[in-house]
Amino acid sequence: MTARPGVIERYRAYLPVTEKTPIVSLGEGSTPLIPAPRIAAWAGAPGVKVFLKYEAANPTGSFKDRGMTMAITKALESGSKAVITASTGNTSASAAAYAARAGMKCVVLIPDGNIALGKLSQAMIHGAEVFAIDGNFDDALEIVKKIGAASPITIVNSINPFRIEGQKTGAFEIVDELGEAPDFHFIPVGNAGNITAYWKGYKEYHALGKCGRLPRMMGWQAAGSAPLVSGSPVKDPKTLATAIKIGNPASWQGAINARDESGGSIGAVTDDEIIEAYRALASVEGVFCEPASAASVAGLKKYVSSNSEFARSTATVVCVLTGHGLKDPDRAIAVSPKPRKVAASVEALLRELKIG
Ligand code: AN7
Repeated sequence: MTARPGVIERYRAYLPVTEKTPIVSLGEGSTPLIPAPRIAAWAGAPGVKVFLKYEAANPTGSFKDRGMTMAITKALESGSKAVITASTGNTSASAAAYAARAGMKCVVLIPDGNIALGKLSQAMIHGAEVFAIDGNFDDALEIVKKIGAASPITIVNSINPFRIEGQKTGAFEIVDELGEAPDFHFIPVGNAGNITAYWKGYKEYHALGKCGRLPRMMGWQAAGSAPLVSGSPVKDPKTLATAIKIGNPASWQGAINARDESGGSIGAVTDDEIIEAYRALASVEGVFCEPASAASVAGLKKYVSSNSEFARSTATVVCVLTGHGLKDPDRAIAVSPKPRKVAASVEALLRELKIG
């Protein structure tokens, strides 16, 4: 237990736990839902009510903690001593932290050279056994599936159904805070566990009468890594948003169902569009997320430009910002003006500032 209830405590009635379940929590969830009127204007839809679900505020800095508290809790409950995950970074950071808290061994497989520094540092400091494979995320996940089938180690990728159960609490929080489901839910899509989980959460709350409507699910992939848009797996996915550099999503069907059942869409945004949204969020709203997260907001701008009725509307929109900007400091530095050198004197600085 933590002083601040984590998602299992907060939403216990809707999750597969009993009084005896040994909950492993770091106080995840209850993340800010930040109104973002300047981002709405930036996107070209000043009347649209945009909210940012800031998942960076979770204990390890990404939305993965919602699913990981459930996955590690259930692994512990079943007597498992070790967990394994393939990851583009955030899942490994979260698995490593929650496994450490549970006293379990954690093994992670990452694509060599393709994960952001902050995420790698987390997996390492939490004591996971980290293997960098000479392949991409999809290759790593295939290996993990085979190892999971051949040994008692528990897989904590989102093919583990408890991950989806935990992650659906994001939808509960949004409805609890807005008092209704939004009209549109914009979300980045990689392995497609999160869009699957949010849709499950909205549908469950709707069935319970907690909201009167369901949102249209608007998923966004990176253009070089957009199998759900093209309709077939991408062998060599490319994007600087390494978190969503995934060519063959595990929850493929979940994403398609979310799209089709909700009347939504899954589209692609280019790396340039992602970086433009990433910089805008930080500079006009003061909200720092990682590049993959900004795909949701890049998608918002793209949707506005293709749909003038929506652009003029007062719809309620939630964009999920899935991970913290500090996960990938190299990218922030690469796209920003460099610090200027100046002599250590008041006069020199005033000259540079062109004041007085
Ligand atoms: C910041 O960590 O797949 O569509 O291995 O880190 O549920 O996969 C991360 C995915 C979006 C995509 N934003 O979510 C992993 C991993 C961030 C992410 C996604 C990820 P899914």
